[in-house]
Amino acid sequence: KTLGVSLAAVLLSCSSNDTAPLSMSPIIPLPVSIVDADGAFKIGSTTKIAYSGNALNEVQKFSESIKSLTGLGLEIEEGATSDAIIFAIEANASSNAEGYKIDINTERVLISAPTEAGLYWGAQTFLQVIPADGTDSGLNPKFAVSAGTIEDYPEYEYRGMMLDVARHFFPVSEVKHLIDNISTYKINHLHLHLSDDQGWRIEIKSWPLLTEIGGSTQVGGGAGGFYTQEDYKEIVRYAAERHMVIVPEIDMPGHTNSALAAYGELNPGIKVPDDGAVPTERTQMGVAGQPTPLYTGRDVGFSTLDTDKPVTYKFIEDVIREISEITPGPYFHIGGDESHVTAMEDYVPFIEKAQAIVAKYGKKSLGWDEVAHAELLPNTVVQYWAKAENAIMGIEQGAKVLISPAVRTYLDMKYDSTTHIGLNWAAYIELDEAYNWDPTTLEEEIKREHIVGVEAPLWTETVVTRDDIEFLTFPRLAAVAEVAWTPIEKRNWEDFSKRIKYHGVLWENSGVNFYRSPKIDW
Ligand code: TNX
Repeated sequence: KTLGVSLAAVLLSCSSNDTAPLSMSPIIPLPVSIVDADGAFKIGSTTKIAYSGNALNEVQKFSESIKSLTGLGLEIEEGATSDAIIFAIEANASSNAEGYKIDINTERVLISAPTEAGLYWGAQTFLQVIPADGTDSGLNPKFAVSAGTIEDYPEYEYRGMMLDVARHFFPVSEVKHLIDNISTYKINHLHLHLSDDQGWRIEIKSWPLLTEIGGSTQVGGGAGGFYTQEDYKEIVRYAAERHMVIVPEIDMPGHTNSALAAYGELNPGIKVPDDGAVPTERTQMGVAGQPTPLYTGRDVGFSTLDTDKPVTYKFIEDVIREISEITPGPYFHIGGDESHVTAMEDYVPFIEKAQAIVAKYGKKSLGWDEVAHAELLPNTVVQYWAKAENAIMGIEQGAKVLISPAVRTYLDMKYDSTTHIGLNWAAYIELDEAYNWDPTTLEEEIKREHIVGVEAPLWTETVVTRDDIEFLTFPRLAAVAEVAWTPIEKRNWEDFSKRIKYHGVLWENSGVNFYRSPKIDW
């Protein structure tokens, strides 16, 4: 009898009914709704991937992803209706352009969405429902997925990450690798910080020395590098295939030493401030009209374009035009942060002119929160990173806000005092601190309707390798992604801390480095 019972228990644990209910799936970001049903769908070598409507691109990407997850090379067959994972464009599958529905029964899986983007996010979700290892072993593994329905759509339309390629340069292949790893979490904007004191990273055909000289080094004195316009277009194309928008940033009027080193005519030289205080780091600025030396240290706030000279505006117009022409996304980021050596009476008109040029080339301006000191155009977006009062000043002018508070979202902050890379000027950010907050509760004046979304920036003063990028990005980006996608009422740290474990297995299996936070029982 004892034997009988234990045999039954073993049999039960091997049957498909043993798969955890769909609602227990480790999906990040957590979907808006999951309803369980009886039974399970088994994915095996005979399963087809089917589609209707304009979904072939999505189906092809999904077939590659499911192959690398399960080893199954499933056939694509347009009209299959059973033993199939079906992708369908359906106008009423969701009222949100990025929304989707997944319906799983014992016969088939149906992923439907009004757009290809919705299908892509649905595919990311479905891949996270599949157990990381097959339930049967042997030559014909089957992966059981519990029946039920998922309905999902994002809370915020802008879910972003920023990569600083100026302090350390990362080639196209590294950027693509990052795009792959973050799009799993439904990140749909990648902001590239393309210029800073230590490097100019994008080819500008009308000002070739920017990259030739300004791109020739980086923090620590290494060789630097830059993207040709063809490289940049390839990043844009690769991102777009994953429904991700590239947001180019040229930081100005500060953070511009690499441009001043290339073109001395942009350099105002040292001006002793009006209050007579002697500038310190500004000794780097040297003589007006002369190129500065290249800079490979980590200080900020010592450089500025000459805001008085017409050539400066010819320069920024050429740069904004050339980049806008190869940027299909709606935004051009003008930086505007930490311009500590630009007098406020020079800074404000400079930002206003830069915004007007961005508008002339058909883009909306994004700027770090300091830009709210200027008069903003109606469609400018203020990126709140440091000062809530700046964000609120922007809101009072009718601007929208992108939420990136350094104390929550800065991926370059150390996890704790022992973290081997990263900075700590804003905070130590453990995984729970990256998770347990909400954009709408930071400041009373910053309300839901003012917020376009959330972005997590990775500054790279201390970040040199792919391993470094991944160590600081994962698992925190998964937390920020859930803040941006999942409504606050649905989010819960305890639950997240269980779901994230599966992602640790996925990262390990695919060779992605990540921080084994002691807050998680990996
Ligand atoms: C502040 S955040 C900066 C960057 C630095 C970063 C380091 C912001 C708009 N400016 O220039 O890289 O701190 O955490």
